[in-house]
Amino acid sequence: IPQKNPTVVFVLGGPGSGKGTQCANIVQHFGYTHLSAGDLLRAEIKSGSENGTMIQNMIKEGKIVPSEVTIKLLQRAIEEDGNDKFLIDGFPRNEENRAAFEKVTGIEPAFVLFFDCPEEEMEKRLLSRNQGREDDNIETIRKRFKVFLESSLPVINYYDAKAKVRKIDAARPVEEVFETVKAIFAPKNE
Ligand code: UP5
Ligand code: MG
Repeated sequence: IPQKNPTVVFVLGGPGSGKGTQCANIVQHFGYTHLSAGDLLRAEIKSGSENGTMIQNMIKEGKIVPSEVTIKLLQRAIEEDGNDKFLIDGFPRNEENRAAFEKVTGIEPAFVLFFDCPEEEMEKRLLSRNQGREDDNIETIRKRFKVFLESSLPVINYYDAKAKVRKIDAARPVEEVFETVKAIFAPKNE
């Protein structure tokens, strides 16, 4: 039975800020389902779907895939999962993503995690990741940073104005960052 009103936490932050890494820890400790919009889009490329080539080209250019494509993937993943709480990682990336998701699903996030990290540190992490991601080259990384600043930060500011942003210093070691994350998810803060 699909959950009608799931709890959703948006996990945002620049490319390489550690969203995926910290989501894996949150899943272990707090029982959320992790949905990475980027992972869903990369799976869609691999599946050979009709949108695959378009998605691949946009990711290679660091551009934001049309929201109907991403929202359909997220919505399907939420409906297919039995859980009632989800981390949505790397989405919404612009104002249009945000408004469309809210309109289509009727879901508003409980809160938004923002992994705040300097570009130099994110660049270093991405260049040494070595997982064969087609967007982990310096040319695409620079484009991703630009899109983050121009299109994604305004979404974080939107939620900040609603007092929904939990900003985390993500430039520290993984374990230290997770200590801060843990305090945010601990029941006393719910
Ligand atoms: N690492 C992690 N934490 C560390 C720490 N504290 N100290 C030292 N190292 C740390 O981490 C990146 C690397 O750093 C790893 O090697 C990790 O071990 C290390 P990771 O946890 O993977 O960071 P993350 O923030 O998840 O980085 P990612 O590259 O996934 O972020 P992006 O936002 O760039 O990528 P995403 O997959 O979300 O999107 C990719 C592209 O898909 C976008 O550019 C866009 O083209 C497209 N897209 C859309 O169009 N729409 C969407 O809704 C989503 C994506
Ligand atoms: Mg990621």
